[in-house]
Amino acid sequence: MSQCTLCEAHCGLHVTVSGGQVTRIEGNPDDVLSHGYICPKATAMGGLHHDPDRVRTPLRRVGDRFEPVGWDEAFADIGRRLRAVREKNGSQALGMYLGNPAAHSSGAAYGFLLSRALRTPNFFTASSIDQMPHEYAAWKVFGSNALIPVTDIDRTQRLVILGANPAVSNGSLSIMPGAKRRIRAIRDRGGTVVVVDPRRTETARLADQHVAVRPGGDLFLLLGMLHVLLAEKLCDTRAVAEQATGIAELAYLVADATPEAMAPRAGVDADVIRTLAREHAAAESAAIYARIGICQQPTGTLVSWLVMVLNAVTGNLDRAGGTMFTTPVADVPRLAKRIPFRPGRYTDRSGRYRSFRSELPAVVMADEILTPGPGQIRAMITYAGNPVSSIPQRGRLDDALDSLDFCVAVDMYVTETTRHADYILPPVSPLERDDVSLLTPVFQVRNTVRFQHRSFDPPPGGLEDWEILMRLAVELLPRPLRWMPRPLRSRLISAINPLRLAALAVATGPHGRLRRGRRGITMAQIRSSPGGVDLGPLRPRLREVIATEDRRVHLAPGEFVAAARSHLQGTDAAKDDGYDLQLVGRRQLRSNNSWLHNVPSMTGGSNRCTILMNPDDAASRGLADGDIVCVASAIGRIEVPVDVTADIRAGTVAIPHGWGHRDTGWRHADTLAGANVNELHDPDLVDTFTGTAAVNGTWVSVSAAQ
Ligand SMILES: Nc1nc2c(c(=O)[nH]1)N[C@H]1C(S)=C(S)[C@@H](COP(=O)(O)OP(=O)(O)OC[C@H]3O[C@@H](n4cnc5c(=O)[nH]c(N)nc54)[C@H](O)[C@@H]3O)O[C@H]1N2
Ligand SMILES: Nc1nc2c(c(=O)[nH]1)N[C@H]1C(S)=C(S)[C@@H](COP(=O)(O)OP(=O)(O)OC[C@H]3O[C@@H](n4cnc5c(=O)[nH]c(N)nc54)[C@H](O)[C@@H]3O)O[C@H]1N2
Ligand code: SF4
Ligand SMILES: [Mo]
Repeated sequence: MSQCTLCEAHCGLHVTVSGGQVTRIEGNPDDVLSHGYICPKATAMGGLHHDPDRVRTPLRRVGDRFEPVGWDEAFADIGRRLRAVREKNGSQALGMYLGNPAAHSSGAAYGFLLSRALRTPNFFTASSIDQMPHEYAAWKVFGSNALIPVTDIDRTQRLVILGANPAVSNGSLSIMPGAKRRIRAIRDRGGTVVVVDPRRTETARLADQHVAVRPGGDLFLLLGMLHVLLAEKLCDTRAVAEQATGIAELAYLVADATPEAMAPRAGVDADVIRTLAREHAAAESAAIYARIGICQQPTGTLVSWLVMVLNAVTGNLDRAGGTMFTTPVADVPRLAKRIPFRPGRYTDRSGRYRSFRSELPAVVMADEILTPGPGQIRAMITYAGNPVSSIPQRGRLDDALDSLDFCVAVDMYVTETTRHADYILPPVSPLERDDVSLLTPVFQVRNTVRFQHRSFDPPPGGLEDWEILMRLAVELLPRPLRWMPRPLRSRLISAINPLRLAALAVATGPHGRLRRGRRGITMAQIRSSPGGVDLGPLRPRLREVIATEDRRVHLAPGEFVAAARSHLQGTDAAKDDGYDLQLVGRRQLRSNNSWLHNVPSMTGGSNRCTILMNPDDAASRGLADGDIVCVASAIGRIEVPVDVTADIRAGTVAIPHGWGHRDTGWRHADTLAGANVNELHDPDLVDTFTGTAAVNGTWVSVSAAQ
């Protein structure tokens, strides 16, 4: 019994192996969360495992080639060179990027440990092109960045999806494998589903209503809804009085934000705004679920905050069918409270960005490497990330990584990023590791946990991510500790292996033996449950977990109210510079960020890098379906084929990210057409509070390619 670790959904799998080959991958019908669902990507777990291009032994750069090297020799040399940089330039000269797949194994915890061992402010993660706005809003509203409410999709009577496409992504931060089935079930039980998205997405096709908001218009849509709720006295005053503070400040803020005033700025009719508000209040239970479409915006944190506000004031916070906090098997939110969390402790060198969660936004990474002076990064470790492809960086990160004194990548491929490394340290394949995910249950729409049994024994000498990361961390220890005899060092590292730590976290967690006595669950039980362990539906937990000092929900944090007010008082700048279309992102069912395109079955057909364009926009530019077009922004240009479709709002275009592979070790991916959309996105355009890259809404022009 295994699980797919390609995305957060972690669907349960049956992997059939015969003669050393994966012969079949199916969904596990007994899985307590995914119930047999898998998406087409699941079979890529086999493709990746057998991919001849996957790196299987450590590689060392020799000139412009890589050659195999032994682990011990690699770690010894890496240690020497990292310490040399630190001795010469200080620990600030060390940098690290932790990428998305880190969160899909126990490796993430060890990645964070390694980042602490580096003792550098120059730590970056994929969160700053992803969910940081939700975390910042949660910190202000609930007192902890880990307290992001989850959508109770399986019980809600009204689901409003804002900037997410779970029919393709299967949900993120409200993890809902088989999202299509769960969405259809809402309608089957008489509920309603609304999708707010500039594109009529795969999810919108399942909904009762599609609201084609203007990219970036959500802030005004939600302020208008809040106005209606307050003006028409539709709030659940009892719930608000019991849970929260700040309602008076909100009323003052939105006094003039009528649907009529908000409509042009949201790109949504006033009547629609008014009805959305009334129906949210009237529903037996309702939840607004917002995700990446609203995070990757200059207003990401504000929209994330208003989503929390609207759910709370309609009585849909901490109630079944609304949004709730999970009761995960390992109490990660509680542990998170214990970790010193000092936002704004330091800034990047330009002084523009304050740290959040002990990290700086990834958009400054290239500058921190290239700009000379004290604190300049001179050595980098990248772990499970491909920032050259994933981050807007004006094409500078390529040169930046080349200019380093030293670079190590913990990765199993030679990618746009790792090709610059001096060493590539590959972990075993996901099918070769036993694991138990403790992070994903924090955001699952039902409390569950499952064990990942490996399908293959690891190859001799193969290391898992956590072991590689710990061995790197040991190399950075002070001299007396580092010089411990090798057997002692190995014993020390294996003593803190993830399964052992997980057993401890389970025992001390809300469902564990230490809290629940003999009724509590154990790791042995989790390990032997073929479909995972079901720990029940979400339950009210606000009073138990809230982390604000006064233990109340803060509906109106001062800095958010002030920022929202200045948006209300401002006007949308007129565009007269020739860039007349707004570009948004789009995820594809058989793509996974930047790294699945080397599995041939995951490419071709509809899974191509194209630009979606409304027929009116195409006609006015004389473009026909399939034409190659030049897409230009103020900072870059790319060429891609155009896909003309009425599914996208006029004035908006959409391109997927993670394409355009060239000069990598991915022999198949390198042959595919496509371009890196991040060449169009300005790294200076960010969410104001967190520095999260605001890639959605970039102004572009589109014309026939010459
Ligand atoms: N324009 C635009 N850009 C985006 C987005 C967007 O919507 N639009 N989305 C953003 C989002 S949400 C995210 S999360 C980021 C993701 O961006 P990144 O953090 O860069 O992650 P990936 O692109 O998934 O790159 C994964 C890398 O990890 C390696 N890898 C895979 N599994 C493992 C493993 O188990 N161990 C190790 N050591 N390595 C592994 C792969 O080989 C690959 O090199 O992209 C972001 N970039
Ligand atoms: N198949 C597949 N699944 C994935 C991934 C993948 O690459 N492929 N990546 C995984 C990762 S790392 C993540 S973070 C999750 C993300 O999961 P989702 O958040 O569901 O991501 P998207 O499918 O990109 O959906 C974002 C939606 O926001 C819309 N949008 C853009 N701008 C705006 C706006 O201004 N307002 C509104 N209201 N909508 C807007 C876009 O049109 C798009 O439909 O998916 C995960 N699952
Ligand atoms: S949704 Fe697809 S990629 Fe994600 S875990 Fe499930 S099968 Fe894997
Ligand atoms: Mo993501």
